Amino acid sequence: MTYETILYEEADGVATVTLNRPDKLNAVTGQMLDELKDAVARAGASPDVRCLLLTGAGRGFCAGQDLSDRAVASERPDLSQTLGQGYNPLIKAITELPMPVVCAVNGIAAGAGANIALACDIVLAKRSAKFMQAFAKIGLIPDSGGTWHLPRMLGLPRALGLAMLAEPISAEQAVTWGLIWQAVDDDMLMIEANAFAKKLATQPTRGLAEIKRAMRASFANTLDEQLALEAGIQGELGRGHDYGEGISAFMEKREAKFTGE
Ligand code: T3D
Repeated sequence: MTYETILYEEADGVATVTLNRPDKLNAVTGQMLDELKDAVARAGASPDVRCLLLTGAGRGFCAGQDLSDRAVASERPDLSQTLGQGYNPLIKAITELPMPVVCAVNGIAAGAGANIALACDIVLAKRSAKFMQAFAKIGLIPDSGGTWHLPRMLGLPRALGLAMLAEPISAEQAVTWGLIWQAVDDDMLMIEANAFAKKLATQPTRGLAEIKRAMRASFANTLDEQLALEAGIQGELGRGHDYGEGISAFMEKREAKFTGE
């Protein structure tokens, strides 16, 4: 697929996907959703990629759904369909991608834009960036996983406050509340995010993918179920290359060379 609303680049084991409608704060169109889903699948299928880095061009990360596509009442689609066919598969693709997904939030992340970021595994943001559950301002609920991620990350009081007030919070506040990993000085965002992504791309990818799967599965599991899941995964990983390499590297007091297997 040729991309017109995003950029896609592979280098050093990292696929970098950049939302690229800067004049509209990278607001999401149907075309952008199709391109994003294709890009995530492409990264997942590439033998050279062991980490995905998502960011935005210009002063915003993503302002959510492009509302100009919803301006004409008679042309408004059934939103359950736009979610079911567009946003939901994208959120699933990110959360189930068997490699770490780093998100570099370079500016405002609003509506579905915020929740696409929150679906990623490690989120860094410019100190000047803001996160906004904008949905209530247009009579909607947080979608794209917002009502799933927010209460789990924040607890109900803050999740409800963010969703109902629909006011932006700063990147620092997002860190303090446990919504994201780190806020960094604006001019350091891409330096830090690239360093994170490149480092993660040299780590035991299969193990990292299983960390992500097990952590997410835990929300629906009892302790017994989770212990059994951990034992099963560990059994598999214990037969893999990277476990053996990690042990050898430790014994030989050298850096491990993980293949991702
Ligand atoms: O519809 C479905 O399929 C259901 C799914 C819904 C998912 C959702 O995401 S719903 C939530 C949609 N998003 C919003 O409600 C946020 C709307 N945007 C804003 O509230 C503000 O733009 C921001 C708080 C994000 C940023 O404000 P500010 O003052 O920094 O920038 P601005 O001047 O408002 O925006 C700059 C430009 O981007 C401007 O264009 P212009 O006038 O210079 O040509 C603005 O219209 C455009 N823009 C910003 N957000 C959107 C947008 N254009 C279309 N859609 C947007 N969401």
